[in-house]
Amino acid sequence: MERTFLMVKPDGVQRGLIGRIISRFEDKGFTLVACKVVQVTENQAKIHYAEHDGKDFFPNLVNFITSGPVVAMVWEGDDIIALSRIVNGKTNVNEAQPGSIRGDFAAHTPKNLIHGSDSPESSKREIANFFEDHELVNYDKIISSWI
Ligand code: RTP
Ligand code: MG
Repeated sequence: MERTFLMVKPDGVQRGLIGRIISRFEDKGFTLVACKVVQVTENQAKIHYAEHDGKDFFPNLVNFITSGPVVAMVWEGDDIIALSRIVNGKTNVNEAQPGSIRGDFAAHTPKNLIHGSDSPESSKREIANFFEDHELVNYDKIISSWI
């Protein structure tokens, strides 16, 4: 079982898409293990996007992710890091397939609604940036064996 960090970005919160985005991951059969609404600090944003530090779009990225509250979440499931990125859709909304969150709801590329970790290492760093260990809840869903 793998865990990933998924975040409804400020555009998703402002557009009232929190519930519909969370539904996509529930529909896929993933398990929600932590969830909170937070205002990302500049320091947190820089840690979150550490792999993009130095790129020309880095300042815009930090500005955008701190521009309003987000919904920070930890989800669990088999191969969830790769699978959840398919649910999210391609980064560039012009390439995001219908049926994905970005393909169905996003129309301008930097405002692509949802973040998902890209590797187990990123997932660890991103989860620790937003959650204490005790905030992650361990439980089984009865239907797990049917998914
Ligand atoms: P995310 O991290 O948000 O889940 O998206 P991702 O892995 O699909 O994309 P990534 O390459 O990690 O980029 C992070 C976010 O930065 C913005 N971006 N802007 N050239 C650009 O202006 C550019 N490239 C990326 C996007 O908002 C992307 O989601
Ligand atoms: Mg990324």
